[in-house]
Amino acid sequence: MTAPSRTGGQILVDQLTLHGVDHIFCVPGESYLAALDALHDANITITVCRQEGGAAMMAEAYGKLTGRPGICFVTRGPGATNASPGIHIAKQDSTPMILFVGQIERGMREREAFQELDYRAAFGPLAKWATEVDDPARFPEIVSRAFHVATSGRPGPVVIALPEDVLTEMATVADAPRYQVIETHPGPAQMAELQKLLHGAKKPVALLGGSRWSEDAVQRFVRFAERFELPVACTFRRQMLFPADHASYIGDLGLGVNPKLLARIKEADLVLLVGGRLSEIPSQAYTLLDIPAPKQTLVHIHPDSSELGRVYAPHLAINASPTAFAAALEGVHPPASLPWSEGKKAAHDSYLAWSDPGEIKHPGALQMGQVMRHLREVMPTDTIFCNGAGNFATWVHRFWPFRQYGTQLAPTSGSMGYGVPAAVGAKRLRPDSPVVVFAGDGDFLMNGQEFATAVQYDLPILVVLLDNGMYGTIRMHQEREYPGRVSATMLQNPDFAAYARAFGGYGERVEMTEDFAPALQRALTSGKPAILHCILDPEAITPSMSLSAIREKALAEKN
Ligand SMILES: Cc1ncc(C[n+]2csc(CCOP(=O)(O)OP(=O)(O)O)c2C)c(N)n1
Ligand SMILES: [Mg+2]
Repeated sequence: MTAPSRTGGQILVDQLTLHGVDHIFCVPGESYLAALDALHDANITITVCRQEGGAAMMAEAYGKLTGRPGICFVTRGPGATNASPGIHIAKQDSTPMILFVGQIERGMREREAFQELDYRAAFGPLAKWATEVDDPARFPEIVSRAFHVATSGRPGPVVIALPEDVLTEMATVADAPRYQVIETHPGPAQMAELQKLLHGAKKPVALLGGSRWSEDAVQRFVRFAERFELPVACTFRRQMLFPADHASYIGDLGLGVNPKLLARIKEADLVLLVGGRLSEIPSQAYTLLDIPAPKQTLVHIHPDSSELGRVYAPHLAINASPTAFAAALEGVHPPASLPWSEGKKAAHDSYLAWSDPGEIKHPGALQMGQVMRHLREVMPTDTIFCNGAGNFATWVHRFWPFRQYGTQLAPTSGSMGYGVPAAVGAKRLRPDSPVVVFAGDGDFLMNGQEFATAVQYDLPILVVLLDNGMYGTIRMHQEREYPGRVSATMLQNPDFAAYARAFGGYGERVEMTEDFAPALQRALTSGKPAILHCILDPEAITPSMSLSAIREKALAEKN
C-alpha cells in the first residue's frame, strides 16, 4: 500500500504523534501556519504562551519532569532568539527538548529576507544538534533523529528550522517507527570493581546529579544507600534525587553550601559521582576535587562517554545512565562491617541542623525562617518547587526538604525568569500536585507575563514573590567586591498583588511574619493562580549575613 500524499506540516505533526508527543508549548507565527493547521486536528494539547522564552522554559520543564523531549514551536528570527534561554537551560541541565522554528522560504535564502537567521550557526554551539529541513519527504528521518539525539547519551536540546514552503509542499513518504531511548548499561566487571572499591573504602560518599533518573532509579539508589549506610549528597539544584528526610542524606552542593559538607567530601577516600558533571557551582568553582586527578578514589558514572575524563580523571569510569546504574546496584553487596556508619550519622545531623529554619533571624518584619517553617508544615511532599536565579532561591534550596523525585524545577544554568514558566509547564502536566514558585522582584518580571498563561489555562500555581527592591544577588557581590559603591542594582517595583489581580489571579501583599500563614491559606483556597507579594528587608540578603555586615567586612578587609 502506498503512503498518502501529505503536506510537510502534516508529515511533521504525524511524526510528533507517533513519537508519543501529547503536549506542545508555542508562540504562533506566520512562518509555520501549515504546522499549526496540522496541529488543529491532532491529538496534541497546545499551551499558547506570551513570550518564546516562557514557551521554551515550559517545554524544558516538561522534558525535565517526563524524560521525554519537551516540544516547543516558535517563529523565525526574533521568536527563535527569544527562545534561546530555554535552549541554554536544556543544554546545561541535560534535558531532552526539541525546538521547532519557522524559517523563510528556501528560494529566499541568503538575501537576509524578513527575519532570516542561520539556525545552524546561531544555535549550533547552544544546542546538541541544530538543523534545517530541506525536503518534506525527510521529516520522518529528521524528526526521528531529533528524538534519538535529544534523549540519548547526555540528553539535550535539538533545534529544527522549518522553511515555510517545506511545510506547505506535498510529499509521499512513509512514517518512521517510534524512537527508542538508547540505554547504556554498566558491565559486570565494572560493578565487581565498584564493589571491591567500596569494600576497601573507609570514608565513602555519593554525589548525585544530572538527568536520566526516574522515581524507580531514586528508590533503587535509596536501597543501595541503606545496605551500605552510605552518606549521600545531591549536586546543585538536584535535591529531588534523594529524600532529604532519609538517614543517609547529608545535604546539597549548591551556593552557600554547608561548610561541614564540603569538609566531609574533601576528607572522603571514595567519591561515587552518579549522573552529574560536578561543574562550577557544585564543585565550588572547581575547588572540591583536584583536577585532573582527585586525591579521592573517584568513581564517575555518566551516560555520555565524553563526560568521563573530561575534567576529572576517574579511577573507575562507568558509561551508563543513572537508571541503568541504579538497577545494576542491586547486585552490589556491602562488606561485613561499615566503618563509616557513625560518620554518616554525624553528617546527616549536620544537614538537619543546617536546614532547620527555626532559629534563623534576619532584619525586617517578615522573617523568612518562619515562612519556610510554615511551608514545611502545610505543603505536602509532592509540592513542586520552581525557581529562577537570585538570593531568594536560597530559602527553598536550603530549607525545603525535597523528598520526592520530580518536585524540583530549577535551572543549573542560573537563568533568571525560569520559575513562572516552569510552574505553568509543571501544572499543565501534573494538575493534582501543588506547584509553588519562589521568585525575586527581579527574577519574576523576566517572565512574569506567563502568569497570564496560568490564568488562561486555569492553573492555580502559587508565586511567593520576595521583593527586596533590588537585584539583590548582584548588590551582594558589589558590596563584597566594591563596598559602598552601589551601581545599577536598585529597582522600583510595581504592586505585584495588583498585577496578579489585573491578570485575573489572586494577589495579596504580605509585610509581617504573622500575616504569611493566613495569606497563604487564602491564596491556596482562592483556586486561582496567585501571587503573595512579600516585602523583604533589603538587609536580609542571606540567612546569616546582612547587607551592611557584608559591606563592613569587605571594607575592613580592604583597610
Ligand atoms: C537572565 C539572567 N540575567 C542576569 C542574571 C544575573 N543575576 C543573577 S541573580 C540576579 C539578581 C536577582 O534579583 P532578584 O530576582 O530580585 O533576587 P534577589 O537576589 O534580590 O533575591 C541577577 C541580575 C542572571 N543570572 N540571569
Ligand atoms: Mg530582589
